[in-house]
Amino acid sequence: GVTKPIVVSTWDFGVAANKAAWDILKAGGSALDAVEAGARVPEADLANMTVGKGGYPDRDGHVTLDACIMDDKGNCGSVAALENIAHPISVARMVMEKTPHVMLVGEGALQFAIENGFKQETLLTPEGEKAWKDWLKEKKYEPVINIENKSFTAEKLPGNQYNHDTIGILALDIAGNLSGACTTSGMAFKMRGRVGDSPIIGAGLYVDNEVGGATATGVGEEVIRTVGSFLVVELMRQGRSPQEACREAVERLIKKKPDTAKNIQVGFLALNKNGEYGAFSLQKGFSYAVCDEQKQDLLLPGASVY
Ligand code: SD4
Repeated sequence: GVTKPIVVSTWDFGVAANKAAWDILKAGGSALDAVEAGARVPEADLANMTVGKGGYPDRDGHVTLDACIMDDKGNCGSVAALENIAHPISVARMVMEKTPHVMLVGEGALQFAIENGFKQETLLTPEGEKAWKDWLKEKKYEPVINIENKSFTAEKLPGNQYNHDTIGILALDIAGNLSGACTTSGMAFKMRGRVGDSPIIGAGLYVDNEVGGATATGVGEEVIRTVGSFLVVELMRQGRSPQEACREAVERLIKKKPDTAKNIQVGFLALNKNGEYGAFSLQKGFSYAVCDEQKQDLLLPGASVY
C-alpha cells in the first residue's frame, strides 16, 4: 500500500525541525532530504546551545561539532570534532555521497568542507563564551540532565540560558523509505577531542530500511558503550514495538552501569517501517516531536525509568 510519511525528532526543538522536514515529505521528497533539512534548523539556531552555531564549547573554548546521516540503502556519512562550519549534517551527507569513506574528523573534515564550498565562520557566540567563562571558575564537568529541555531546566538554571537541543531525526517518506540524521555540539565543556555517540553510526543513529530507525540523545559515553541505536533497531527486528525496544535499550544501559545511570540522562527515539514510533528515557524530561498528516508538530513526552 501507500506509505504515510512521518517524521519524528528529539526534544522540544524537534517541532521546528519536523516542520522543515515535513515540507519535503508532503511534497513527495525523500526521507534523506527531509532529515537533512530538519537537522539544519537547530544547527542554524543561535539560541540552541547544543547544536551547530551557538553550541557550547569544549573546556578550552572551541565549539566542535559531531553529526551523522544514514539513508535507506545503508549508506552513511559522518563528521566528528568539526570546527568553524555551521552545518555539519550537510558535510556528513557529502562525506556519504562524495567520498569512499564513512567518517572524517577534525582538520580533515574541515578541509573537506572548505573544498566543497562550505564557509568558515565563528561558532562561539557571546552567550556561549560567557557560559564557558562562568564554567571555568569551577571547572566541574557535570552534564546537566535535560539541558536540552527548557521546561525541565528553567528552575535549576538561571536566565533560561539553557534553551537548546541535540537533534536526532528520523523520517519515513511516501515511497516507504527510512532515513535518519543526528547533529550536536556534544556535551558542553567536554575535553578537547572528545567525541560522543552522535556521529557514531550504530550509537547515536542507526537506520535499517527493512526494520526501522533509532536515534539517541543524552550522555553519549553510555550510548556508545551499549551501541544504543543499533540495539534498538535489532530489538525492533525481533518484534519489539519502537517504545519497547527503546525501553529495553535503556534497561541494558542501567544494567551495565547502574550507578552512572541514576545521575545522567539518556533517551532513545525510534520509528519503524510501518510508521509506528516510540521513545524511552532514563530520567523524566525527555521530549520528542512527531509530525505527520494528522498531527503536525505535536509534542509527546517519552516514558522514563526514574
Ligand atoms: C553527546 N549525545 O555528545 C550527545 C549529547 C546530546 O542532547 O545528545 N545532548 O554525548
